[in-house]
Amino acid sequence: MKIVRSDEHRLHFPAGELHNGALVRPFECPERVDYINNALEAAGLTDDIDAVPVEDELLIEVHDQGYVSFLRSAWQEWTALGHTADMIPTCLPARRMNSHIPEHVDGKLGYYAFAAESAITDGTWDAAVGAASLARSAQRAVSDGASSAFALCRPPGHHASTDFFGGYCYLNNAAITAQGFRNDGAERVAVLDVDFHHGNGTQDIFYDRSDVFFASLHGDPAHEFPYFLGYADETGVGEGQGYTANYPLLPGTTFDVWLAALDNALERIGNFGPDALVVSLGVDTFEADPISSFKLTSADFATYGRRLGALGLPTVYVMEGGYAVEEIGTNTANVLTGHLEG
Ligand code: SP5
Ligand code: ZN
Repeated sequence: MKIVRSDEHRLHFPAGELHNGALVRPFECPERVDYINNALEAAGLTDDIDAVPVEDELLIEVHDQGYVSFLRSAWQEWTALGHTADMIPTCLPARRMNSHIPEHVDGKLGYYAFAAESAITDGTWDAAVGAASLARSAQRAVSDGASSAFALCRPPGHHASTDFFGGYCYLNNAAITAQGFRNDGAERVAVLDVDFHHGNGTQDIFYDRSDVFFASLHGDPAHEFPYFLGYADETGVGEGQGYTANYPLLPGTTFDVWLAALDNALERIGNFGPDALVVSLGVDTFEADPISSFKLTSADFATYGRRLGALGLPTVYVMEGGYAVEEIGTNTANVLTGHLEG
């Protein structure tokens, strides 16, 4: 399995995250990558390849051009006003309030956000492009013949949609991977999202398309972030009708129930007949995750990794969430070694 990683992620580390009404140290922190690197080393997953920069053309195939321009220049516009603290949106468009894009940077910040826990900092753009580049590079390696690759992306991506950030995500690394596969010749691509949270951004980006099948297992949005997408009755629209599959699961879900949902999703993916698979790999389904509520053990990650590997599809794993930092490495490496055994 090819591994793609870099240190650029360190450029992004907001001073605080709004959590239960308080500004706390962000759960999505740089040490996450350190723990994963250590576990990859211990598991012998060290077949690294170099990253190449993601092309602007691909970024604006997946994202709105105005959104990308905003992210690129946001910090400069903000600091030009004399601000020194991180950018946290405080005025977001609710129902019927998004007919105009404001000119003031504070207005644009709210317009292009869907959640307020995620700040934009000095290094956010460079780190987000760095993560997207890892994803694109992993995809290229697999399109060029490698059987599997892991992109150690940080910040994560699956909550970022065409034109908004949030949920710690700015550019949608998994969507960039899927679109990259399409551009490099795959006719059909499946995205399987096993992060604890619904991949609202990825779903939204491909919702009206039949060339990318999206399946997600996640905490029921009636009870869990991102609350407003990921319900079972969301199945796609227009051409995309039938190409989205959601498996909302109750807080407290244990591995037997989770695995039954996975098997159903894998059957749907098998029927779709993809040329390539993208896995949005969040390990926040772990029993000790501080912000999530599923009950998977470290051994369970290896078990489901084997199921994924047994599909025999060209596969790119894209890192998403996982906040029990001391176990994040073991859990991630367990999925990847499981895949290779499967
Ligand atoms: C990539 C990813 O995993 N993003 C997750 C973003 C979650 N942000 C808000 C979480 C709100 C959680 N509230 C938990 C209450 C504690 N049970
Ligand atoms: Zn998550």
